[in-house]
Amino acid sequence: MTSPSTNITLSEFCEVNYKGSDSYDGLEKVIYAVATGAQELEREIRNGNLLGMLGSTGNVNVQGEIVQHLDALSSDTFVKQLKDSTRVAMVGCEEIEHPVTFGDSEQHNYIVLMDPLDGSSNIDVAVSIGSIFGIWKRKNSKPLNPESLLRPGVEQIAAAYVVYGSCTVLVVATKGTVNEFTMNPADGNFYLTSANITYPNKTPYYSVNDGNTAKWVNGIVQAVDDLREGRSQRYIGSLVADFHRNLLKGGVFLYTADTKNTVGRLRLMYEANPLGYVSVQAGGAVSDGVMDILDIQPFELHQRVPLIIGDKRLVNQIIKTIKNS
Ligand code: AHM
Ligand code: MG
Repeated sequence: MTSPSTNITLSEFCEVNYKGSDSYDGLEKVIYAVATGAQELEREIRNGNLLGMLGSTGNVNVQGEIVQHLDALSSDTFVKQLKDSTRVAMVGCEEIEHPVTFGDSEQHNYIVLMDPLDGSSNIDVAVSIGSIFGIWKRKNSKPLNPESLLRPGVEQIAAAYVVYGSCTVLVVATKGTVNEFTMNPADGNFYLTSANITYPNKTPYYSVNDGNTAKWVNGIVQAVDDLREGRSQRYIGSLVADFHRNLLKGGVFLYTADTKNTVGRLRLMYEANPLGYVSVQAGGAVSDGVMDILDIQPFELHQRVPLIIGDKRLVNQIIKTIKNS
């Protein structure tokens, strides 16, 4: 087994950057909860096929989608870890219809919105999947209720995601900085592998489901035609993995509204907002085609949104084409 290229563990990083800081008081515990959940889930994902843990539960979630065993397991895993962190007051989750409240003491000072298993259609076929987390400071002055979650993405103070791919990575963003940690399979720990990530200058990739071409509206056919010039199409079908590749290699992802998904397909609160926050901290952008997604005032936990995310120049180019259509 080779040793990690860096000796900085996630715990050491969190101790130095968050512990005892006024802005991020207790954030390290929330990040450890995400990392511990990811370690547990990683084992289940790698062994799922052998243990007969793949396939569907036979249930349908609040989105009307078939629930896979790993969807349910990932939701339970992260709910437990975040509860045990003792710092999370409330969680909103793709797999759970209503928010879950853990506690309202003073130390329960965070709210987390999560998609515990992104890319469900790729679970059974050995393709990259992930988990996504948006992290808000709780407003202590107000009593906790389901509306406590309905705040614009710009108020996030951190976001994180995990990609279970050819290796397992955890990316954590706070104001102005995005850092990637890679799990060492030998000890299960995460080690810092890329610090202060920003989008590269080049933009070799665009990601879109072009099976939707006949349904596109508002200039998207033209916008995608423009993206094709000099770029390769890469589309995994797991948003978090497509996003991660475009962040590291350069490019843009879009899943806009169409004649079938009239308000968009992806979820505002636990897909677009957290990844949008990461994108902006890395010098990129996130838009619904009209406005910055992080400025949207949400009205519902599970609402959907058109999503254009990635390199700022490409996001702006697509917005311009939509505007002129
Ligand atoms: P989910 O697996 O959490 O339900 O997320 C939805 C997924 C995204 O990961 C991905 O980008 C998109 O749905 C793919 O949709 P489609 O199959 O229509 O291309
Ligand atoms: Mg998802």
